[in-house]
Amino acid sequence: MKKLFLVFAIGAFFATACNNGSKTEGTETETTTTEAPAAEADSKVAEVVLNAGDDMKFDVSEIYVKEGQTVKITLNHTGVAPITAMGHNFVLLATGVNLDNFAKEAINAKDNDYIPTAMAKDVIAHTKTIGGGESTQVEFPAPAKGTYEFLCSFPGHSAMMKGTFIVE
Ligand SMILES: [Cu+2]
Repeated sequence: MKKLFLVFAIGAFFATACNNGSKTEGTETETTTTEAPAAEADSKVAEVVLNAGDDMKFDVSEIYVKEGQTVKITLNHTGVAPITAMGHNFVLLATGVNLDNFAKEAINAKDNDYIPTAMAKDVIAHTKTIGGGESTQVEFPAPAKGTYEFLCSFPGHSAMMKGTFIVE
């Protein structure tokens, strides 16, 4: 939970930093009112933001959610490289699926967002593949308590772009 909280803390820091330039009482009030419903929804929805740029890295290596939550993943491609050279996606694998084997099969699945059709059952959730400057989202119910693996299945990326998804 700590890591995820840190992500929110950093996000809040940047939001604060951005607001400094044009800080008015109006925006402060607005911020306060929008925070309340977000906190209330927090127990039902786990919002996770992943950033990945042209350096071929996710900025998060561990994602913590709770059983019963709806997981909302936002993947931002913060780079400029086109999808053909530096595509990114988020793929959450089911328990027992070998990540390296999946990544190998994914190389041949360009036309299906690098999700091998024959291994669709091995995927709990995935985003589409995006290029520089794009964002994408996927929403799904958290799987049963346990530890799962996620990766970017764009060819050659999973060695760097993978992490652990923990349902508590
Ligand atoms: Cu990637």
